[in-house]
This record gives sequence, structure tokens and C-alpha cells, in this order.
Amino acid sequence: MSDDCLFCKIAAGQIPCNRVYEDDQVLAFHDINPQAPVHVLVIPKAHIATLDDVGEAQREIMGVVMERAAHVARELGVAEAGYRTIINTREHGGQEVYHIHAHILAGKRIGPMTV
Ligand code: D5M
Repeated sequence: MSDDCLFCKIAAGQIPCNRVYEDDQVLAFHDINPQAPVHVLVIPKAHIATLDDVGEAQREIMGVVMERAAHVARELGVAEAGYRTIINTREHGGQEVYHIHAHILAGKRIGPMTV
């Protein structure tokens, strides 16, 4: 756990969230500022700041995060219609919270990616 990390505090239950899935390794919760009818964040409970911090030692947990993201999408009933999964990295990627998270955006046709 990283002391100053918002998502570590959410993972530890110190800050509330609108949880949709939890196990010993992963937590998924609704984004506080949804950009689509369904907007869920999937995080590893262990602190990883960015995708750039993912190396061999994080392969397994990131595989679990992505597998659970697909599971959550199915559970929310959006898998068949489809969804977008995004990981933002650092400033130019638009990352605001430096604890890696996969966004799941769904519930409507998500527009083309813009840069
Ligand atoms: O995305 C960070 C996302 O985290 C952004 O969409 C808002 C969301 N957020 C911030 N604080 C909270 C809390 N407390 N609960 C739920 N969601 C939150 P990024 O990819 O870093 O830009």
C-alpha cells in the first residue's frame, strides 16, 4: 500500500466506493465521474503506479485484472453489446490517479478515439 494513494485507500476500505466486484487481488467500482452509462474502474489491490511500472513481476496480477474486467463486464450485462477498456498513462495519457486502473466504458456506442 502506498500511503498517499487514493485507490490504495479505497482498496483498503478506508475510503468508500460503489463496489461492483472484489476478491483478494482485485477491486472494481463505479467511477465517481462517469463518462458513459456504465463506467467502472478495475484495480489491482497491490499498488502499481502506472502501466510503465509493469514488468515481469506484475504480469500475473495484470492478467488477473484484465480477466476480472471481462468478468465484471459480463456480470454488468454489457459484454455482448461491447465496451471499451482504457488504461491511461501519465500526463499525456490523461492519468489523474497514479494507481493503475482499467476503465470499462459501456452502455452506449463509445465514440471514436480522439487525440
Ligand atoms: O482516471 C481516474 C478516474 O478515477 C477518473 O475517471 C475519476 C475516478 N475517480 C477519482 N476519484 C474517485 C473515487 N473516489 N471513486 C471513484 N472514482 C474516482 P485516470 O485514468 O487516472 O484519468
